[in-house]
Amino acid sequence: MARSSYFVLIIALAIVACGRRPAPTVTPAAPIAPAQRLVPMPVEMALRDGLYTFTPTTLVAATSPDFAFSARFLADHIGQAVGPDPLKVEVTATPPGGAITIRQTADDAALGEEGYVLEVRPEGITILAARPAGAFYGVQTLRQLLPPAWEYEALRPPRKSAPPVTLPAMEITDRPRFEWRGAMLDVSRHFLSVDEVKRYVDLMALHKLNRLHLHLADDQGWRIEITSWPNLTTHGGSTEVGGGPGGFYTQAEYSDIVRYAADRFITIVPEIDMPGHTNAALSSYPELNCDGVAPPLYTGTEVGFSTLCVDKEITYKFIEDVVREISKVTPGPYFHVGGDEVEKLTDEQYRRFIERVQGIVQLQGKRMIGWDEIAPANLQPGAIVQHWRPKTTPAEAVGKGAKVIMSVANRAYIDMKYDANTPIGLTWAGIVDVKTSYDWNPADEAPGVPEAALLGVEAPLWAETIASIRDVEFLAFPRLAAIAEIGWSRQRDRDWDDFRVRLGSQGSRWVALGVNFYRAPEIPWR
Ligand code: TNX
Repeated sequence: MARSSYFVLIIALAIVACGRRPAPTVTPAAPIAPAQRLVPMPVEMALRDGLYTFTPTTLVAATSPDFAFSARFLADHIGQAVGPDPLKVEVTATPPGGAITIRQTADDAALGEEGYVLEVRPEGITILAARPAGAFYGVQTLRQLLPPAWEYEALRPPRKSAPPVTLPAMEITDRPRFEWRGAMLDVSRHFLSVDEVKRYVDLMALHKLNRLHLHLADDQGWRIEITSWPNLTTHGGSTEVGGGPGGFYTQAEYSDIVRYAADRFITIVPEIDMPGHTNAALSSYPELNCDGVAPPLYTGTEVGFSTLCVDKEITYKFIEDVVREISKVTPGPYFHVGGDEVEKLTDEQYRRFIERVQGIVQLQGKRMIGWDEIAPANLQPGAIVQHWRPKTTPAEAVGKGAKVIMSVANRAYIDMKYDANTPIGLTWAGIVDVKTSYDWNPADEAPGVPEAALLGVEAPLWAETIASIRDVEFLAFPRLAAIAEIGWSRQRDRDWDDFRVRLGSQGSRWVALGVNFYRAPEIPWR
């Protein structure tokens, strides 16, 4: 063949190839093995012989009223997925055969506050727990074993001809590594509505997180009503980064969040950042400024420029009022006082301030938490340091008996970008891809901070670049699930290659829940 004919042939083949691309081969997805459906990974899991079959008349029973919320949660979740009517819930000491039973056990030494046993047998499903939180986590594990499509709100009863829904028999025994498995939302830089915060609570619960730290005040906005200082919200809450309208929670709205979270075994941890990060307060009340002049509201993203006037008595009256009012509507035992990035005070002024504030917090019966800058202060037993600055260590505070929450920025800051092209997020602590957020041990992160000094882990989400819950979800998922597993699962059981696969199987559940998660290319999503 002449060269020109070859050329024509190749062009012709190329046209055919482009015009009629072969249909993609659709291999039916292999069922996902139960062990691959779970994040976080449980302590022990063994498959048994046989199957449990859900029927339209399956009953969800709780042996104690304390477990009724979890029973209801499960029944609502299953909804009409197996029959024409939602499953019935009953509180009874003697559940019938075939039921899904949430049973209280006296064996609390083994299971503790948060542990559970999940037994799936052909004759029935049992969740054993000593305490209500354990029952709830057993339900979350069962939920992750059930079809992701059951998360859809538009679920309809199956067709008559559909095969019955079954679950392989198995036994899971589980309890967390750490008591503190936290997430933080910065509602100051950009405000989030009550419903948006509840949405985050729902997503946290799915992965067994149990502390929601709300960063309620910063330079750009004061977000919680203080009745004795009303201008904090009417003026200080009226804007946010970029100049948007901001917003704030009334104490009733805050209490609504607290209750909603508590039902899902999540403790709200309020933070009022001080003495720095206080421009919104300083702008609302001139008397809090050393020169008596209120600065304008601030909508930029610089840090370190503001401070309360630590030499004025009115400052401490202000703090007492704020700590008292917030403590009154906060049933949890913690009060976070911030304490980070103060550039306008001497070390001595700063230490004295923190020590005085510590007394105010203790007077309200709360445990003080502060960012790791508070470590050099004379901390009282029970104080908690949140470690965030890489290459520093709060060992000094640990020596004085403080406990540590590990939030080191180059691992746990989920406001960092995933890669250079991530459309939102910051980069000052580095690029935090999914592996970076997962593949570390909190007990190895800071010299002089051994496992015994750790309360747990927390993933802060700073909101300079976050304008909505959709943005929150994009930065939080999948990395929040990585932090959740670090907080729950034993270090020796955790392995990146195994986690990648289990994380990939969360994708379809998050799709069903409408989560705007980042499809990280290194994860085998399915
Ligand atoms: C540092 S972390 C801050 C915040 C910023 C954050 C941005 C910390 C205790 N202070 O004020 O929002 O970096 O990543």
